Amino acid sequence: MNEYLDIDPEVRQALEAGKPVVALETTIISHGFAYPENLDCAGTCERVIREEGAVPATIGIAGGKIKIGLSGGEIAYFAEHRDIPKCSRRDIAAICARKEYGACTVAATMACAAMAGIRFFATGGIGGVHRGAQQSFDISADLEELARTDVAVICAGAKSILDIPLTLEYLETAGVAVLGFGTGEFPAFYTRRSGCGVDYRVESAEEAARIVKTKTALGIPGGILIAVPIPQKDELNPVFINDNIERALNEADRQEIRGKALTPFLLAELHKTTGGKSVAANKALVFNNSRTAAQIAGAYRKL
Ligand code: PSU
Ligand code: MN
Repeated sequence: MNEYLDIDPEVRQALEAGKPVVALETTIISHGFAYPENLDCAGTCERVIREEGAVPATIGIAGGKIKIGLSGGEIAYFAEHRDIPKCSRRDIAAICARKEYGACTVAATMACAAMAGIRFFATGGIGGVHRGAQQSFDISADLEELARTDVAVICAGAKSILDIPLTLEYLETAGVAVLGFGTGEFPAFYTRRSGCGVDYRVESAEEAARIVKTKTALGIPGGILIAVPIPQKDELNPVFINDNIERALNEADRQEIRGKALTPFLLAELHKTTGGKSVAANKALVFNNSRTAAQIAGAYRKL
């Protein structure tokens, strides 16, 4: 398609044959988890997607090329190099022009997946409206990307480091449907419930795929959010995690952490203060989302 887009041959063949392909992001590798958990997590996501008969395409920018389907060696590079900058939509052109590396956020991964014709993308949690956004204006570019780019994002909801009710309000304004996978409540990442409702509850991969397909048939642009609660056995105690989140937010405030550094800072704080419990939950939900995304992509193909 262009000199900056480098699609892995296996991914290209799968796309040409109409086989299910699931995109994965690299910010979660470079900034979401510590090494070596990040490497383990990235590998397992790909394996889980393959087990469901889909082809994984981990997306990142390497030496100025948008790689759709990083190799194992390239994924290891993203896992080991913690200084690769977080790349959102606004950064894609500059990083490509300078032939640099970029770890793609949900927003950038959606944009790049769409360039390659990939329709499904599994991640942990999306960015959203930060608490206190009335003052800080900190609203993730992930939400605007969902408004404009035709990719279905399979996630475990949004963390309560964010303002979940305002995030859902923003999505409504942006015209993004929020589906609850086996739930009528939007999940809060580490926990299954947030107290906020979803727009539509779906019970199966087929039902979710049918809504995506219908949206395509209608020619309605923009993304769709499919929220899958963390498995019951992996869920954290809500009081425990919310206490830790409050502490992390206070610490961020005290250290005046802002902008793109905020989300990675909060994640790292939680990993520290929960004694690894947040990491275990984070991994479990990403694997679950990867599996569900592959199933939805598979069901989409059969429709
Ligand atoms: N939530 C997580 N792990 C992550 C992120 C969010 O649990 O790694 C990353 C995603 O890449 C998401 C980005 O797109 O953080 C949002 O950052 P910001 O809030 O700066 O838009
Ligand atoms: Mn932000």
